Amino acid sequence: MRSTMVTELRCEYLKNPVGLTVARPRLGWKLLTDRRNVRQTAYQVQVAEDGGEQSWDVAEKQNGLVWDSGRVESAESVHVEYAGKELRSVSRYTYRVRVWDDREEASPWSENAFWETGLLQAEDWSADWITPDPDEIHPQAREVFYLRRSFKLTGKTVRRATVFATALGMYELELDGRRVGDSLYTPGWTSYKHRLQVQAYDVTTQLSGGSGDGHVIGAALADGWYIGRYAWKKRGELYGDRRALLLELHVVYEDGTTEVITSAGRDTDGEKAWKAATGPVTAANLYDGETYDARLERTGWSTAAYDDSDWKAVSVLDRPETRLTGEQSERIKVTEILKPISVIRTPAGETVLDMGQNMVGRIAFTVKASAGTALKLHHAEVLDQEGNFYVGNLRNARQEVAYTCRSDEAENYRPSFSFQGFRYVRLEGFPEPIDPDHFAGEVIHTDMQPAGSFECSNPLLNQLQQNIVWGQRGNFLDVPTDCPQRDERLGWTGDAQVFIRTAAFNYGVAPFFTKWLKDLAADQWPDGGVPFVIPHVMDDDPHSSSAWGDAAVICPWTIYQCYGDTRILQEQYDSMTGWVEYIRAQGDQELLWNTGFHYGDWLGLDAKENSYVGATPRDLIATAFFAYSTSLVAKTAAVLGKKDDARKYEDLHGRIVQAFADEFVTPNGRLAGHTQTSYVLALMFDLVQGETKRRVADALAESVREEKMHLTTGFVGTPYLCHMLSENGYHDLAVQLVQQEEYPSWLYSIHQGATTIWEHWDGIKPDGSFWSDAMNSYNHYAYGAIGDWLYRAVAGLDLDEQVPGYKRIVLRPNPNSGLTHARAQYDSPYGKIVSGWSKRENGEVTYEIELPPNTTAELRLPDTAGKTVKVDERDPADVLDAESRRDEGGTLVLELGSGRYAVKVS
Ligand code: RAM
Repeated sequence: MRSTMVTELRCEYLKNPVGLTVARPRLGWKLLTDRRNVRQTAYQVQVAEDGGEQSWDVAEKQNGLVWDSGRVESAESVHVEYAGKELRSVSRYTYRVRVWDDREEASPWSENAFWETGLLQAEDWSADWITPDPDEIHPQAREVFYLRRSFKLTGKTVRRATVFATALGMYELELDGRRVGDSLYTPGWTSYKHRLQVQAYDVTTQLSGGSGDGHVIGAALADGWYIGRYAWKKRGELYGDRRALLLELHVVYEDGTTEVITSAGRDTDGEKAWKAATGPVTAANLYDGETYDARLERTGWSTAAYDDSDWKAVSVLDRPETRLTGEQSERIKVTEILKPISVIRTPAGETVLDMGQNMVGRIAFTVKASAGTALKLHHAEVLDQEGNFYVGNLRNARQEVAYTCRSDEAENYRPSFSFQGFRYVRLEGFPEPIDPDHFAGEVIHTDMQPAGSFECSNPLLNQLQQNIVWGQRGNFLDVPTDCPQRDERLGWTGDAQVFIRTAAFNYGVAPFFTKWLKDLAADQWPDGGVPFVIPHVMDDDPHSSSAWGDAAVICPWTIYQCYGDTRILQEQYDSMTGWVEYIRAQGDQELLWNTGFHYGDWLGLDAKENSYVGATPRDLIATAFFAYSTSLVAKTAAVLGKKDDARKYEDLHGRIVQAFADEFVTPNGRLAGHTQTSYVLALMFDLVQGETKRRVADALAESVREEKMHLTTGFVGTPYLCHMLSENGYHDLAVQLVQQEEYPSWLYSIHQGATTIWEHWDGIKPDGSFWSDAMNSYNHYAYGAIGDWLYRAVAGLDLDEQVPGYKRIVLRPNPNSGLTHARAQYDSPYGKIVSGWSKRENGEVTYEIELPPNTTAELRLPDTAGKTVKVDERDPADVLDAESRRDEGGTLVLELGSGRYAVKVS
């Protein structure tokens, strides 16, 4: 490769997004080079609007660019904010980038990339909200509604055609007999009263084939999250009780003229263009599943040839209060297909498919039976002690798909408006013998970009890593949910908060959390309190538990850390400070939080009999998180240049730490709560220093040993437990602890056959019996928060808090443990990072390091005193500058620029 190249252009983290409503989108790119130590010293970005890019040179000369940054001296290659002319609605912006590197060589221009804007202002919308006429079709009917209209285009050549759509409810679109796009469960789930996402679909190719008989656009409309009931209290119709559709099709012709087809009660010429009907989906509900009678199918309903004379009128709904917004996260899609690994006949005589993996999504099947045959698929996570089908833990979620055959021919079906969490599927009514090839498990979740992997010498830990990833896939379905199967599936703030750092290793989660945090801010109470679940669907009182509400602060801070994204801090700032001010106002002691309801160390094993709440004092947890969130808000204020706030929150933080010490630390340095979680929090949040810190760390290690190498922690203590051991001189103990196979431990569930993370350490007891039906999920990522420690502390791949987003990388691989090798790989905003090590029996350790262009790293090699260190088989002095090596008490620290390195210590 001759010079540095620019690749992987992204806009707001996304590849060529359509329908964006961000006023000043941020652009990013990666550098490609085969040289070492490559840094970007300058960049230039050019942006052309709608066709201007056909000839960049001409556009440049004729002032046809909406933005030309010129050469900007800057190392910034992510989050470069668009600073050109004000963006217009429904327009395409094409951009390209070139850079100069440390050798002052200019790269060639990148390939073109683009973003398209959506309808930027509320006034840009001319469509009506339409719904079946209530006199014709009962609005609360459980059937899925179908809406359609025919239209003609002018016959001119179409340059671009985009559909913008959203719904109160859940919709899928069809155009001329074909599904539009491949995203599911649109418009997704937001805090609907405040924010409703609009999807944009490029339908240019579908409309380029000439007008022919004209076209038909239509939508199927189900209840979805908008109307569906929620949780155990069965709250329904929380946002509204009427489904409705909003749609605009914007066509731009080659000659620059435009045309808009909309959802409307009446057309411009007064015609009632839209019609409504019910069809084969006689019920669809997120918890319960779907009922489909194929005999009611309206074949070809979205084609021009279809006769819709029996369809009913539509009526127009008042505009809902909510704000329409373009999407910022990826859509929900089918990302993988699993085939059943076996067909089981259970002792009770049931026929059950085993998908081999606890997954979230749906079953697609082919069946050939006689017309009118009734089929059923029940979905469950585990079989019981006897090997029979078990649905007790689903509580009131039926997870059932019922299908009635239309004919004697082969028929295909998959539900569209519900998803199921399951490994096992009980089949009823299917003709025997069952051919497993006729079934496919479609894995469904937000289509996040895969980012990282972790692997080591213990296969059980590798399975744990897989289980964590599957837990993330199953529960990152537009909203970070606690579980995907029972009558819950809610955006529990505490779970999201403990898992976010791990999540950010496995997948790119910045878009996902950017969206969710906006909902968190939207649902926050006026006093800064944070509902337990976001979107907020629970009772109003009580709300705001420590460690749950702290998601308001911890999540944006983590996204900033992992992606260098300062905008999320700006946008969430009021929400973050709001939360801290809320806590400060609780009770009558400003610096302690010792009032109100708290979940405590949820599901901690040191809980009293029949209690979900671990033994760690709740006021200790609450005050510890108060300190932590305040410290993060102080740092945030500093990052944003809000000096007064930074000072104010630093001061508050200092005073909370003091109050914590006064209340919970004895003069001799013992902690009030003798629990692993108390020790972990005090260490993690820097609430103890010096000799006291030492004592607390020792006490933590002692407690793990006393428990014979077991943990007792719940949701709150578990994520940081191993980190605190590793950081305080007990890394080998942490590695032993994570490799514990006996109950309770991370690996115990794997011995019980788990393929995802369980809600309870003993979801299935050693004798095969279950934890109570009341609350027992087998796909609950919270304890998967250990993943972050595997990446950072075992493989050693970490970031520098001061220079976030992996601009500066910290590598602290640690071979001091029972493992013989470990390796993590991560696709950072700058490109691929690798940190791996392997240890030979003679003690020789080889490190594999890879750093992407435009980053630097500090590689920390432990125990090098008296040993020989080679970089690429050579003396480090021949490879690295003299000033890039320093010894920190037996740890050799090497400063590295981008490139690959093989380091050997013997
Ligand atoms: C249950 C789930 C969830 C947890 C709450 C407090 O609903 O275990 O994960 O956050 O309780």
